[in-house]
Amino acid sequence: MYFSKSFIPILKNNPTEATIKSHQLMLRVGMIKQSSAGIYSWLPLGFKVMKKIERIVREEQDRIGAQEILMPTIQSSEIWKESGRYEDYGEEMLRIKDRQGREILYGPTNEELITDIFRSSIKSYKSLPQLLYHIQWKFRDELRPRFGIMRCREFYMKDAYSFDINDDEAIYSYNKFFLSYLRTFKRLDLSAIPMSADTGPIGGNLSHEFVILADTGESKIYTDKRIFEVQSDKAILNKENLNDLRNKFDKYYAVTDEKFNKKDFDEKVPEEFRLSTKGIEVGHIFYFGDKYSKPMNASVDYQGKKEFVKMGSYGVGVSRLVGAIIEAKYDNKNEIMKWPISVAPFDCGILPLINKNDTKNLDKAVKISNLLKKNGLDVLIDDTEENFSSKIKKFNLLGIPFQIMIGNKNEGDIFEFREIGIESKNISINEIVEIIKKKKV
Ligand code: 5CA
Repeated sequence: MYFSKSFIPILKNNPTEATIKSHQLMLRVGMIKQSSAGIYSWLPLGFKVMKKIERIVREEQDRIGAQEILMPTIQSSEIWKESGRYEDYGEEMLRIKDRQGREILYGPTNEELITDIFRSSIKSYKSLPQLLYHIQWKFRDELRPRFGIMRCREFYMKDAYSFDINDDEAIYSYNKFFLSYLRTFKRLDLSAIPMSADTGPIGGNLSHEFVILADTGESKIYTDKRIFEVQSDKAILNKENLNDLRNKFDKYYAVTDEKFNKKDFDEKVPEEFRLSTKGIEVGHIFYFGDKYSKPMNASVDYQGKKEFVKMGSYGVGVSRLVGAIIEAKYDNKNEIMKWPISVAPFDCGILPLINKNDTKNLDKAVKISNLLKKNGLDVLIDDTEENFSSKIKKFNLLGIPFQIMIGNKNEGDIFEFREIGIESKNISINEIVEIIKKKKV
């Protein structure tokens, strides 16, 4: 892709309407464009990153045996009346009337709809567990949408739902999602801590928020620093093993604001390990038993009896993650963004110095680009006539993890190569390909 032909509308300066760095950067490099309060269009650069995040989220759902479906954005009010949440949900729900005067709504979450889908098809306990998920736009009429796509009204969420025969099996399902979240955030190069959390309008009594530390986060958190050392690499999908994994995390005090109790904090956490700071909630999981299955009559036959299924729900803010990664990775002082290569909009930038009417460096850039493409890498060539320093400044903002410079003094197949934010070195193009490919796996 040539920069001159790309749709990457970069602004000269930071937009003044944005107060946090992810919002500033996303507007500055043209990842998103606001269409109205809390509602955004996703432009190519932002959309590419979000799609890559979505792919990782999907792979990690599939890996624990969850099955993907797609539910609509628009729901009927009937099912919400059945669960009793239609009135409770309040003004955050966007309520609409269709031409027949029927009450419909833009889904803020899908517990009711999935319960309705489940009850109409699954009749026997032998079909359990069922783990179903979808990735879809949600709408919540937030009172104060802010921080760009971090707290907006329309956002992209992965939401999953589990159905089991009893509490024990349901906790097993809960723990599978717990593990899949740890794996997902790790692949995004984020250190997300599972914290005991409040259940709010979703309900239930067991819940974890996955939070990444950031000064600009909206959640106040209190934790024992030792939780950062807990390893999850060796976990496997067996009941005992997952129980142990959960216990290893739950052993440490780690809570969000609503669950905070100063006495507990002081008693349970030795002073040197106490950390109270701010974070961004990127995922949230809930166990709520028969909160929806009972009023909505979702049951299965079990030993001659009708049993209401035990349910949990599991959310990841796919669009919010784009901003969260920026908050975690952007170096404000040096104005350098570095996308983890797993989600970077391009793998490598090629920056040829272009003098009027002399296409020598651009020709070299195209050749290198072809070689990188053959190796499965995604490349952006800066074919503008800007000087090196403004090209580098621009690419530092774009956050593409690798840069190849092509100047007038270039000899043979040796090029100036840089991993963003690190000193450059002169190495052969073959070495460059190897370095990038190695990082990509
Ligand atoms: N049904 C449950 C789990 S599937 C649920 O809706 N949970 S939630 O309310 O916690 O939302 C899940 C995730 O969506 C959150 O962890 C957060 O990352 C993201 N999210 C929630 N509200 C917003 C918002 N206004 N803007 C951007 N992302 C949001």
